Amino acid sequence: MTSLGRRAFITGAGIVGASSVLRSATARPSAAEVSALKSPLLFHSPKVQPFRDVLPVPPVIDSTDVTLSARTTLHRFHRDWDAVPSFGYGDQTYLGPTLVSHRDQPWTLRTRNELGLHPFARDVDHSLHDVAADFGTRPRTTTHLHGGITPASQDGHPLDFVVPGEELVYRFPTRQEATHLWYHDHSMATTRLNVAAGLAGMNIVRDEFDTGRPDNPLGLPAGDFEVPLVLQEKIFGAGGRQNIRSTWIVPQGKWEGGAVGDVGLVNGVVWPEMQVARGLYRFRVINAGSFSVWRLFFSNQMKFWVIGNDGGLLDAPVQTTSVRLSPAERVDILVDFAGLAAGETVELRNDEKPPGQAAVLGEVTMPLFCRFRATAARGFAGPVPTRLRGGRGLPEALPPVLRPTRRRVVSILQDTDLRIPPALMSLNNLGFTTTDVEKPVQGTTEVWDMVNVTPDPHAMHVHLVHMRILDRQRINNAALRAANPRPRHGRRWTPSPDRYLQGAPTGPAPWEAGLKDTVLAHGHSVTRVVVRWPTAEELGFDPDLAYVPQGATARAALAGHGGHGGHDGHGSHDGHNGHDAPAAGTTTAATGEHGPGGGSTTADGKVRGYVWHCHMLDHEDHDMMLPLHVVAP
Ligand SMILES: [Cu+2]
Repeated sequence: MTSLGRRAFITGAGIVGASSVLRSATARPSAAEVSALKSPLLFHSPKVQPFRDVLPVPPVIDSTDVTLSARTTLHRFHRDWDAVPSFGYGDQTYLGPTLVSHRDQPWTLRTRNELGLHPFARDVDHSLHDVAADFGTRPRTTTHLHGGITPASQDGHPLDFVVPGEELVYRFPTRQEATHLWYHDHSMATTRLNVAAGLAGMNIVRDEFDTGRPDNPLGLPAGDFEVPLVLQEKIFGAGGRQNIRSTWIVPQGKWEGGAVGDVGLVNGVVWPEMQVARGLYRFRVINAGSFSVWRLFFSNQMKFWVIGNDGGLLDAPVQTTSVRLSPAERVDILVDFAGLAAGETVELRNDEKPPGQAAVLGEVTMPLFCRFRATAARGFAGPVPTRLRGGRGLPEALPPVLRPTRRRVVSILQDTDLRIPPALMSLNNLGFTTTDVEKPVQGTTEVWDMVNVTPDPHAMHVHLVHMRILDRQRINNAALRAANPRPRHGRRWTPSPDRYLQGAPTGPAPWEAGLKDTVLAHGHSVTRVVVRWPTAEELGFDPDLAYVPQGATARAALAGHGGHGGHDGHGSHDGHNGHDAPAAGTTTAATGEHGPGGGSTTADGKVRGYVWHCHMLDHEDHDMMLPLHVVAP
């Protein structure tokens, strides 16, 4: 057992004290200050100068037939560093092009797996879900269009993967409003490695209102004045090599629990600078990070406007000086640089404090993403619109939040002991191969009480649907847990939070209104979301139709010939098998109804349904992800 009550060890080493020093130093952080103060428990990027690179804008592909190979390549993250091994889509050396699609115009995405040696080959944890022994040299991948309203067979399910030499062909109906989605790898128990290596890109959905043209009826900035900002943070190794480890305490090749960063990246480049005209810009922002939540703001504290989020536009722009964004959440913002003098700069910054466990290791806030420098040019001079929906020539106003007819309590938890490697995380106390699956009925409206009994935030993503945030409320976590002892992993544990609520519920932030596919669930709180489960008729497809995976290796795995069959799926850390062992017969496989992969698989070798999970990529891999079946009435 390697846990040894590490809290005492960590405290004894003085790290908690060090981290508080760091925290006060970051009250007004500069990149230089942050790289000067280093926790001895964490890895640290080589010292690097910010603003040396121009902020790159990915190429745009507007087509109904897109072929993007996923490739092993070389990418330079900073001009003073070498080009280092990475993954990219298409011709990109890291991340992928911006794909443009159009409402009600189906389009096809062919992802060919041309991946070679994985940049994180030595970081693959083969104990998670029996990740293939050759994953490091023959990486599996699947492509999920995040936020897309997509048939299950085209959704990039973790079990619908392709090996090198194989191709996935997905067709997306695009029966949804203008917004920005993103496409990224969703491979089983290795998503964190593939996305961090570079397999992610933006998808902008256009419609008759948000056309992307200068004459768009919404009056929004377009062309050069509309810019994607794919935000990430990383800790780099020597020479700017990609690294996914945060701390040497967890041995390489073992799941770590949360890859933090000490430098910020925008569109795949460290701390870049963008020259901006003195006018209004529209930035399409994604938190494409692995783990961290950010509170984004500008260094001059200037106001900006949130005009949309995950699923589309808000009714009206929301003026603010900051937004909080958890992994996979998006905001669509307008920023006015007209008040800057030529040559004046402003930085896009973050001051979100690290969550508890990361702070214990000495993690500090990653303070900076990029800088904007005003030129003498006048830019887009139109006004910020007063309304975005619900007026003449505008999309319909957001519908009111429906009254739910059923409540579903779900739980977000982690074993409480502090140990190395960290303890398994789960939803409902179940593993991914459970057959105890959420089965909401098409055409019904539910409220989900997401009860987060961990002290840390999680980013809850439900595939296929949009959620509306009702509210969040604190819980007396100790009392809830004392009154509801948790059974062993593998038995459902979803206690009602009702008797443990504290204080008044808080509604969503104004910019969280609207259609959400990913929702920040605060620690020791219940987050309530309302979901209407669409019918097959509304969708134009049956969301519960089981399908045969496209790849031969994936098909063989489901037929029980290797790969992802018949295992409990949550890893075997030395000395922890007993602790993590599933309750007999509850999470493993093949009953008459299910295949070797549990509730996501059928006895006749098909994949069924969608997934819901935490979008902190490390959490999703181990094992905060469950199947979801949206069943016929
Ligand atoms: Cu999480």
